Amino acid sequence: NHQPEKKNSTSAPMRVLVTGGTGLVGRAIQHVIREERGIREGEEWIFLSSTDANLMDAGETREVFQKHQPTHVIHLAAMVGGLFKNMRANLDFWRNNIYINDNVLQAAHEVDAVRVVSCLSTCIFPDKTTYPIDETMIHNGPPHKSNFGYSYAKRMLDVYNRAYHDQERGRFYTAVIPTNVFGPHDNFNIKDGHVLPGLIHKAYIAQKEGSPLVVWGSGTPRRQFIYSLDLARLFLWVLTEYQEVEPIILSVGEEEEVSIKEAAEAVVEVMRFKGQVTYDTTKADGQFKKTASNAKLRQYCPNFTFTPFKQALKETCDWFVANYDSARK
Ligand code: NAP
Ligand code: GFB
Repeated sequence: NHQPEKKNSTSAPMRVLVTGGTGLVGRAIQHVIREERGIREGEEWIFLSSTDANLMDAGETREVFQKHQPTHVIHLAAMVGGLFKNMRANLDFWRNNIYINDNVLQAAHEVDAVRVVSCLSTCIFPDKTTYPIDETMIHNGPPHKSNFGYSYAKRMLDVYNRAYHDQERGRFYTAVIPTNVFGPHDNFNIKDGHVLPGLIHKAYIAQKEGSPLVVWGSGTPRRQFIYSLDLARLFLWVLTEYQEVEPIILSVGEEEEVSIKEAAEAVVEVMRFKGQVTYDTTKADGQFKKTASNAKLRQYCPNFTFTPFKQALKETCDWFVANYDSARK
């Protein structure tokens, strides 16, 4: 059952503007809207890319919002990257995301959008924390040093949401907190991308060249992974059903957490890689773990079932191999 509970199934007219509509999560929402849920009577969906407007520019942002006059906004646009890109560019992650977030939320407010759902991430929580992490802990201490720029910029979205709600009670601007996302249309760039697309791309090359698959770090850190299509299905539930300004974690349960080694072994199995696997421990491990609780989500959507990890990984690998030439890599 992939459909979260729908209380008010009457879909009032909605004009939904999706910033970052051409990325990993944006494409998953496009797929779910067009192939599963369908576009309903009175609804309009607009998916933006950076060529429609550079959202770091206040004028361009205001212009694209004035043009579309959205009633609802799914705000995905951001400077995004894996551990190693973050370690190289904390200043840009901080500034670029602050610019984007300030422009988008103010532009939404100026066109009286009733709902804005933004994106935080489970990697922005305090580095020194108790586990499992939950939504109440966002500001309880400094984030991990590897991605403090991105983390603080993302945490400010929670401050923006509360400030807009204070300004005008009718403003339900909220945020979701996904854990590590993967799926078709991911960024498979080995330098800048996340671990799963990086390992898939490396396994593909190692297979062709008969070279070893090199996993970075010790393999001991632990992660929870959510399939982009499952995140998209939950996003659509949040857009119309979730009524809190407080953010909500969208993640598989704590019991689904795997080590990087287990994730690498799953990639080897799904890609049917037959070569040698080595670990380059001169590379950073980043955060050891960021185990998040999805208890709040479970309260709202007790029957939602996530796609099994191996099946999601196979769909992602099949997509990558079939779209190798056009994939971001
Ligand atoms: P992505 O694949 O890198 O896509 C980023 C999107 O933002 C693209 O559509 C990109 O447009 C757009 N964008 C970037 N800079 C822009 C700018 N200056 N002006 C306008 N658009 C801009 O990212 P993603 O993985 O889908 O992430 C979507 C959201 O989920 C982000 O807010 C991210 O922080 C959050 N998130 C991601 C993960 C993860 O593991 N991927 C985990 C937790 C949270 P172009 O296509 O034109 O470049
Ligand atoms: O997805 P990832 O880059 O980011 O995962 P984080 C990094 C972990 O995977 C580290 C190991 O333990 C790496 O040592 N790893 C092993 C690899 N092989 C590879 C590889 O080929 N590529 C990559 N990238 N890692 C990010 C945050 O943390 O989480 C971002 O820095 C973002 O801000 C993202 O929020 C969701 O999960 O460590």
